[in-house]
Amino acid sequence: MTLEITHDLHFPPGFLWGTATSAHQVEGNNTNNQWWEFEQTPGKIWHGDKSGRACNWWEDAEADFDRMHAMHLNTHRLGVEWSRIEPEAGRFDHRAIDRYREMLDALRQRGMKPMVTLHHFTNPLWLERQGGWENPAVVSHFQRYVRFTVDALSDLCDLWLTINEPLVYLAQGWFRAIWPPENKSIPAIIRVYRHMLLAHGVAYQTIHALQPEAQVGIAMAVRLFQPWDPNSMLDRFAGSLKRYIGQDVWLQGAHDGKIRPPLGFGDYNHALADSMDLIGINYYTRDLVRFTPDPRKLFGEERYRPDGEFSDSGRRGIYSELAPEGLYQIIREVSQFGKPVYITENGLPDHDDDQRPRWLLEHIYQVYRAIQAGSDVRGYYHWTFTDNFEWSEGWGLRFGLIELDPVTQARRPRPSAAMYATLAAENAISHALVTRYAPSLLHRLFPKPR
Ligand code: IFM
Repeated sequence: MTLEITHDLHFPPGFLWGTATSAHQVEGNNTNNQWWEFEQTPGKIWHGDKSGRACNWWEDAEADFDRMHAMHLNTHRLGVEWSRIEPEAGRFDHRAIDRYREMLDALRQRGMKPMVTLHHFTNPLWLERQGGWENPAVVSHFQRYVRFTVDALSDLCDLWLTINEPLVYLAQGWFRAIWPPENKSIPAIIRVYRHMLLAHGVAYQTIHALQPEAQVGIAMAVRLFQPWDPNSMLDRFAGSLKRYIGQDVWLQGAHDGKIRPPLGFGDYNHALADSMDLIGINYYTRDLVRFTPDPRKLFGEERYRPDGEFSDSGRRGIYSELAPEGLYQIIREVSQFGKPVYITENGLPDHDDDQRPRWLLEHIYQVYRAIQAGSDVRGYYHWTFTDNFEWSEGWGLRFGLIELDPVTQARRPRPSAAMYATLAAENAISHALVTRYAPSLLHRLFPKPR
């Protein structure tokens, strides 16, 4: 008889396990922002779907917080909605802030540390009517909103993300122009990108002035841009250009304070310098980049391996191909900034949950590897808790650990919910868990000692 000795893969004590959401995708009836307006226009959203009641969080987020608590989660990342807090320019709604106070308090009462995102794709209509992020005034408007919000919530939260995925917001709204404001314009892209970077710097300083102990960062869709053909100089060039624009301009800029081309000429911005106490990584897949002579595509097209494994979004989505090892590489790369790293989003659309348990374990295993290699990763936030309104995909893509019927609001946990609950309770990837949910990974995660 052979005796098999296995060691579970433990995470550091106090590691944060949670899920991530954004305000508009879960609250319901956010009628005063540009997305609500966009949703009312036929043809914009898959099957004409609308956010509607979303996940009913404005009325009763607490019911889902109870479920999170029962799953042993010790944190949750949620968004606050600018258009609720400041429904008209300069007029703040204290009832809205009170509701957010209730939510943060409810999380804390259940032993969950809140992480709050201040901007996640949505703008109040009054701001949008003034040109939104294309108008330089947005920087001071954002600062005013951040000051009010953080001042009102700082006794309940000290983990802040100023902006979610600025490059996705830019790409969808201006580059591909399939989200509001649908403005395909290169000069506008540069303006918006610059304003977001400046607004982040100013928000960082504003939060720290109010709450010196705050930990502030952004949630960045950090992508691994690999050349389609590693031997092709042109593919390598296209991959590096995407990486430079999509990541380095922001991450390096928020580190050394330089506003790099094409946003500036390397000019130094004091507010921006060292403006990340943490780095939030939203990771879904990697990109294989193939050169194309089209400057409007930044000389590169994303390709996927024909033999790759794909989620429900097939080959078209940004979260389509299973590429977990990319998460390891990205964590290792951003660790060079010497700041704590949080995986602020990671997930996949998988309606029948036939892939999620294994995908989840594969990705979390990469987080474990990165920690073993020396990276300071503090938490993992799965995207997402229940199915929610997936922007222009409407209710068509299901990212939830828990299935949601948006009409009846009925919830049904998918098998991966129980798996994630066990992982969080044990603070480890255990041999038993992998045996039960993803036996095909056993030999890789628990290689036999030689
Ligand atoms: O739903 C989105 C989220 O709002 C931002 N990051 C990607 C998720 C899945 O597409």
